[in-house]
Amino acid sequence: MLDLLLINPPYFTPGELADRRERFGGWIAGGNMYIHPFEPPLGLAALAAWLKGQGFRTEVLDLVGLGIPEEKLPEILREKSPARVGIGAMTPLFPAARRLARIVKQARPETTVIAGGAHPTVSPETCLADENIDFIVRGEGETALAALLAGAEPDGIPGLLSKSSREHLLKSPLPRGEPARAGQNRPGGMKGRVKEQIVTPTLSLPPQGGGNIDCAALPNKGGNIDCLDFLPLPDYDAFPVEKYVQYNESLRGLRGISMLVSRGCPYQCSFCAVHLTMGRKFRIKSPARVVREMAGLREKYSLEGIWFKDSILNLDPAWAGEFTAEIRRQGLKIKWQYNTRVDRIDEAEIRAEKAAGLVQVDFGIESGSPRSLATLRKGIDLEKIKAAVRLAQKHVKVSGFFMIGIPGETREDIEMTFTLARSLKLDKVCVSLYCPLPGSALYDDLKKREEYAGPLADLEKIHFTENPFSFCAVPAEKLRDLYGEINDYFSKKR
Ligand code: B12
Repeated sequence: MLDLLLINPPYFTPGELADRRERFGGWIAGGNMYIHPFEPPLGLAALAAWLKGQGFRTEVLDLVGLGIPEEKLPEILREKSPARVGIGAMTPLFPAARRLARIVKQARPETTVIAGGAHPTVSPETCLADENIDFIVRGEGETALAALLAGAEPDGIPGLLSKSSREHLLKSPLPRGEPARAGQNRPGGMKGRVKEQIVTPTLSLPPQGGGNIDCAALPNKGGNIDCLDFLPLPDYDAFPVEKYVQYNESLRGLRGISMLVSRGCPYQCSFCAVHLTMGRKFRIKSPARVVREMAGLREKYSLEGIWFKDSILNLDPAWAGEFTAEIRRQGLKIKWQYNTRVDRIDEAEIRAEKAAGLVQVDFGIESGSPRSLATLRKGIDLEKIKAAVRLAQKHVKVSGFFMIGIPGETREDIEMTFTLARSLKLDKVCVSLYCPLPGSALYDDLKKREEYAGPLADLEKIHFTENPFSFCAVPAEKLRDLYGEINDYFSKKR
């Protein structure tokens, strides 16, 4: 009998996913990573590794990677008989999470169902309203799940909310802009134990596996889990790793897999909500630890490349310098890529990174319209974008993320984005439709406008690739056409 089965819910059915891969092959090759979302569930794999390390029988059921239809779930539950099922969900995936929770309760009513990840974090009250969800976890899940599995009284577990907490939440909702913090005193806020429940504690245990970093010296130390070196490598065997490696190979021509080694973001971009799950404090595994993990993965899965999913891998220049030095010290031969901001690129650093195997940098460029860039409050401008892209292009491949349909945008703003994206001569371009994410500043602005009340109540329909609503001056249908036109332009024929 399993203590916990963690399920990765599907946004598309296996058939729909296969169809998308076929239909949008050119867009995928051109850089659109959301049109066919196929990335390993690193969050669930991180939880599985951690919980196994604590002695709990934990497995991941990656319905997406395995291509298993939801209808097969009762059979799998009979076979594995988990005492608890945990379901991870981003906002558009919540309908799927609810369907899975219902299947679990119908097949095995005695199973405890826990939901976690971005959506339960930002919208706890709606998740707890679901009759088939017993608990939700806000923020990082490691400590709350370990406490629950160890038999702690649920009402006393920080970060975990039960049905009884919902009434308190409805009376006194959580502030949207900031995650709850220990000891935070909110006038009229939740009282006593319930207030404590929304706080994920700081783990300040010694680093595991001979980590040789002084955690106190890390920048912006703190947040949910204090020292990431304490966490084990996510359990890559918990999902069908070879399928993801082969998908990577089809995209990039080399056997690669994703890693994510940091948590938290100190920036205040108005469209992003990651700070609610991960906090604003940036934490990252030590360079030596990351290089050891890369080497281990390379060896185990015969890899040629690592694709970092961290929002800003090189946020701390000292870390970045130490990281490339460590790759050279260990003689690790692997190609790698990372995401960063256009104002965090430095020529000496990128040279050193290239010498250590860096092959590609991905920038969050977002828009070619100064007005939209101001709306996004990212603190970047067209000059910085152009300079950073030019600089990086001297050394490695460069790809860019863009959005259209940003609140306030007109057709002209979108044209400016298209023009900029073309003029930068990027190797890959990922264009998305703007989606309001609960917990982001832009979402809060939109919420104040009556005309968006309907669409914002229907958030689960909103995806970066299909959005029935518009939040700007361009109607939804026109936005969809422009989205298609821009993606067609950057499409790379296979
Ligand atoms: C990699 C990534 C992806 C990958 C896939 C990720 C996957 N399969 O898990 C891809 C590229 C496919 C993707 C797609 C999307 N993504 Co995304 N993605 C990320 C990214 C960059 C990293 C996620 C990650 O691995 N983090 C590391 C792990 C350790 O953290 P974690 O997954 O959050 O898990 C921790 C906790 O959340 C919690 N937890 C997670 N699951 C569970 C389950 C249980 C039971 C419990 C108790 C706890 C728990 O515990 C974990 C460990 O502490 C984040 C931004 C970020 N830096 O976090 C955005 C992010 C998660 N994505 C986001 C969004 C919106 C999307 C899309 C929905 C966009 C869209 N509208 O089209 C799509 C749709 C996906 C789909 N299937 O169709 C938002 C989520 C916001 C929200 N309210 O939903 C984020 C936060 C980005 C942002 N800027 O706000 N994404």
